[in-house]
Amino acid sequence: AQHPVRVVQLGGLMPFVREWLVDRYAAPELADLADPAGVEVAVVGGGAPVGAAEMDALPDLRAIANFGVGYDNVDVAEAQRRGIVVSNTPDVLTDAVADLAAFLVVDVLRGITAADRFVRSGAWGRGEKLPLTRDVRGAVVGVLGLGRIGTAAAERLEAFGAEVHYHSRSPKDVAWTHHGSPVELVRASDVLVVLTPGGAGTEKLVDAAVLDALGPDGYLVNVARGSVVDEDALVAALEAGRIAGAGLDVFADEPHVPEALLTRDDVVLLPHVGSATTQTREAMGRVVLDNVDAFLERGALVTPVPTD
Ligand code: 8YV
Repeated sequence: AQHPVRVVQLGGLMPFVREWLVDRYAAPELADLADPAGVEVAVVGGGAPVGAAEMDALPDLRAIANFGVGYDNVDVAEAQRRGIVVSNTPDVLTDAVADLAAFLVVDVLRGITAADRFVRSGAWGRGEKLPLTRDVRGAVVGVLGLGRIGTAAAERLEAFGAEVHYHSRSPKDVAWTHHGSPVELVRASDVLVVLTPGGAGTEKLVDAAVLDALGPDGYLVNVARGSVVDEDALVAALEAGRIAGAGLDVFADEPHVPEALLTRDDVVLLPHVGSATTQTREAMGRVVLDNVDAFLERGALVTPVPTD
């Protein structure tokens, strides 16, 4: 008799993760699954949505192992109601994402990618002049969401001589300056760095009012989730010169980037590469596989997401 299928794959996963899941658990793609009975674990990549419909399609589902620290693609409340546990991949990507956050702060202040375009376009060779930029030292960086990645980004920016302020739901035991709201944070900040989770609780937290408070000399950096920023309000603020620029690794509707941003010199646009190094992605893949093994062998995940 054939072994029952206990694991399915859903969404974009790294080849070594796929191979491992096939070798060890003969795990098919959800789309190729002949019989959903007995499938206990769904391994989810690329932010593929997992809601009530996906859970209905897998009546014996007990665990969701998400490739990514963010799990706003998974309806965790619905999973909890059904007794399905969820894991993510914390810690292993903290340094890579914090690095990218710090690089984007440096880039928006120093105009690095714009300067690269200036060279490539021949403007330098023609004797044109680039405007002067702005020191990182002395800039006030406002970190929105001081979790693991926010803290690591703040430490990096402090090493550059920036002054760190932050807003999170409750003040943390840190020496940095806490503000009670996003608007108060950006009033004090030269650069706002978004490092909150995504999901309903943070949807459009950075809205027109926050952007206006950031002001015409202020920059936005987002390496968290596009949903946290009101993207239409961001485009409008940039077009009106109500903020100075932005560095964005994430967008509201990836891989769609608002047309209006593509030709602007005051924005840095990246294709969601915060964790995209060989070392970090391999480490994330290993955490996913550890969760699958632990769940199937002992009934417990290694890195369950927090539940309230
Ligand atoms: C992934 C991410 O690329 O970890 C996250 O939350 O956004 C990225 O590391 C994303 O989850 C898609 O797999």
